[in-house]
Amino acid sequence: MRLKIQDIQAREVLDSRGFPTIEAELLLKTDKDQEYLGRAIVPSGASTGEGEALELRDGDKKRYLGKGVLLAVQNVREKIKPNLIGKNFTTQFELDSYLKNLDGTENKSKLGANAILSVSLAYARAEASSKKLPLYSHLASLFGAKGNILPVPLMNILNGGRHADNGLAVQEFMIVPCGFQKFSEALRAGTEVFHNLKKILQENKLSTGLGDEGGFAPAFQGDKPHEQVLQILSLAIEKSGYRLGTDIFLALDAAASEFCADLPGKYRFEGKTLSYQEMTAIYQTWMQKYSIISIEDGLSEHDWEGWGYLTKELGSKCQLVGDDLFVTNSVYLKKGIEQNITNAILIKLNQIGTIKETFDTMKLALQAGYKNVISHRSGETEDTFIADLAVGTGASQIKTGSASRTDRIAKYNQLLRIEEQLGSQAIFLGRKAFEKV
Ligand code: 2PG
Ligand code: MG
Repeated sequence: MRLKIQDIQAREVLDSRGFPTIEAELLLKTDKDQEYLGRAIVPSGASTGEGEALELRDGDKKRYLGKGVLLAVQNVREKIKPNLIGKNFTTQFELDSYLKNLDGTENKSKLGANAILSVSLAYARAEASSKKLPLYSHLASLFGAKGNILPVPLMNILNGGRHADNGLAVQEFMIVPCGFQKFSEALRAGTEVFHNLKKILQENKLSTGLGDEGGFAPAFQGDKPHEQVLQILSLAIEKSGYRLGTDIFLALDAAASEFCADLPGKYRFEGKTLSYQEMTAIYQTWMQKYSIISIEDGLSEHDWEGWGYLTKELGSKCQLVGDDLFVTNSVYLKKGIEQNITNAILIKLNQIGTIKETFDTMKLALQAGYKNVISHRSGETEDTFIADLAVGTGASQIKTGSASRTDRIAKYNQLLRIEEQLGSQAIFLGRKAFEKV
């Protein structure tokens, strides 16, 4: 079946923080005049890595505090659309390469990664629909996976860093319900812990206001607030009737680029300036006391020396994830692999800007024995693309926020639907998702 691009629309819509983002619609037409529509919305980060592809914003202070995306919308309408109309691409990859070349820059700064990605994602949805396939099955056939693994959710139920204003340096405290047979059981356990955490916070007269990813964001008094958080999470797990370190583990995204000091390899943490060795020692203590199974961006994206040390010390006992460090870019990942840094990578479509390049990075990770963790951004929408991406690529782990706020829940609900559709074919790896293969 020959598919031709018939039409492309783009518009400015809002994300979960009330900031503009871009939505695109793409219409494919067959020889027999059948039409298939795909629509997608691009998410947006707050703690962004410096090497991320460019998110084009208008900078016009009179609109949305400078955060409008009308230029990106205009680029889709006036620069991308005229080049694509009437064209037939044999695969998603061919389209994505075409878009990349049309932009022609290293970081997609000409057209904007947000503009490009909106078209890449909308095309995938339209093509899936033309094949009468659910999106995850279509992505699975593109990626070369079976498309039947439901991911373990890493649920960020307590927010700090740039996603809250409670003074916590560490950005995300996640619970990882991996001692279960099914995704739906894991989600239920994680959600019960979220509700019990709320009760504990209330009993301790701590705020139950929410941060950007739907986790609680209380301010802790005392000189060791991070340890207080870990204790309170352990308590919430216990109170819910689950065992820390068996049913549920903890995970962190330190997003340490946000609290590194001006000096290389130094960190401002709980009122002190610490070296990367001292940060590593803190993580090690927490790992042992609180069953921490995964640490993301434990050090700054510029501290490669520190990363070498951290990986040598903790890499055999804990999943170490590079987010700001690798920005879903195969060039940075390759450097990490060569230098034996981390053992996992966070995958965010909008850090790189096309499905093809995202898949290339994920494949490189798999070849090197690194884990892929699919991730949302702190600015999200109702678009559930990443739920299908996780199943389609068999990534086996997803980070998509807390058990509240519809922008986060929408992804969990989509995973519930996929689990039901897959029926007895669905696989949930649980703890095995974190084991070395
Ligand atoms: C992260 C993400 C998502 P942001 O650091 O991993 O949790 O945050 O989208 O703000 O970069
Ligand atoms: Mg991160």
